[in-house]
Amino acid sequence: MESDQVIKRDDYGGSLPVENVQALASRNSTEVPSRYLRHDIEFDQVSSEDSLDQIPVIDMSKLLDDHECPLGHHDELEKLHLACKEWGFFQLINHGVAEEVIEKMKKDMEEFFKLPLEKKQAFSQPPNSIEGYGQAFVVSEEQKLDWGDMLFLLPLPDSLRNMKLWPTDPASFRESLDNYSRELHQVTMLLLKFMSRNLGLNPMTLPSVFEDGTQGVRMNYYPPCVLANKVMGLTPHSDATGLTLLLQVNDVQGLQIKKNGKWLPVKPVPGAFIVNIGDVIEIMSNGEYKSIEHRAVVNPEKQRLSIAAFHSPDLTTMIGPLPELVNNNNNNVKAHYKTITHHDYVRLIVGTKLDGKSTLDLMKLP
Ligand SMILES: O=C(O)CCC(=O)C(=O)O
Repeated sequence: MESDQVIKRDDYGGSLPVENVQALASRNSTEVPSRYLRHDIEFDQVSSEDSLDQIPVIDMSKLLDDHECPLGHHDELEKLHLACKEWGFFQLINHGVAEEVIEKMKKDMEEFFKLPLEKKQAFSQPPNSIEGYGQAFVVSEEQKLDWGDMLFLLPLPDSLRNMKLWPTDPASFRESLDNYSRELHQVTMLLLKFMSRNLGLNPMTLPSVFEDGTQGVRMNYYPPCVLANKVMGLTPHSDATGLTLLLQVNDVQGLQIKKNGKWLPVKPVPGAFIVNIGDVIEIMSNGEYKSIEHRAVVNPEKQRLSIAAFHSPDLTTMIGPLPELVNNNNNNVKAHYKTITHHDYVRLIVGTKLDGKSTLDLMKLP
C-alpha cells in the first residue's frame, strides 16, 4: 500500500470477543477461570516496595525555562535525556494541564464503568475494531486473558472520531474526553520538542511528525480478584506507539516496569503523568531512547482504574529511524530498525498478542 493512501479506522483489525471481566468478578466466586491464571508469568521477581530505585521526576516548568534560555545549564533537559535513554519512563510534574480537566475526566470514567453492563455494552467494539468497550489483543481462543476491561477511543485526529462509540452517559463524558485529549496533545508536542533538541535534531522534527497524528485513549478497569497473585491486569508489553501519558485514576497502585530484570512497582506522584517512550520513538531515535516493558497487576480487594493516552505519528509517516540520525553526511550510523509504512506497522501490532517487546523485535535489523 502506498503511504499516501487514506487509511481507514477499521483497517486495523480487531480482537476476539471474550467475557466481560467486571461482570465475572462481580459474581464473587472463589474460583477464577483457568484462562486467567498466569502460570506463564513470574509474579515474585518484584523489587521491594521501599526500593530507592524510582523512575525520574521531570518538571515541565523547568524544561520550559531551560529551553527558553540558550545559555547556561540545562539541567532539566539533561535529566529528561537521561530518563528517555536509561529508564524509558518518567513522571511529569507541573505539566500545565488544568486540575479541573483531569478531575472531570477521572470522574466521568469512573461513572461510566459503574453503569450496568448493558449500558456499557451499547459502546462495545464493533467486529474487526479495537475501538470501543471490550478487550484488546485477543487473537486466539487458547490465549491467556488479562483481568481487565477497557474503553478504547481515538479522539485525534478529529476526522477519525467514531462518535457512536463515545459514551453519552455520564452526560459530560464526551466533553471531558475532548478537553482531556486536546490538553494531553499539547503536553506531548512540548515533550517531543525537548526530546528532538536532546537528540541533536531541529526541535520541530518530532512535533512535526506527530502534530497531525493519532491519539488513542485507553481507559483501563481492573476489578479486584480473589487470586490477584495469579492473574495479570495487563500482560507485560512495551507500547507500540510513540509517547504515552498515563494517569492513575484512583489511589490503587498496580503499574510495574521492568528494570534490571526485575519488576519495579511505580509509586505515582500525586498530580503527575507517568510518561513512557513507545516503540515508535525507540525506532525513530534508532535505539537511543528505550521503550520499556511494563505490566499492570491486580489488587485482591480494590478495583483499579487508569487512563493511557497513546500518541502516534501521522498515518502517512514511514516508521523507521529518522534519516537525520543515520547515514547522513555528518555520521555514518547504521540503522538498527527497518522502515515500513505506518499502515503495515499498525496491522503488525493489532494482529499480535501482547508479549513483552516482541513487536519491536520484528522491526529490528540484524
Ligand atoms: O494500568 C496501568 O497502569 C498500565 C496501563 C498500560 O500500560 C496500557 O494501557 O498500555
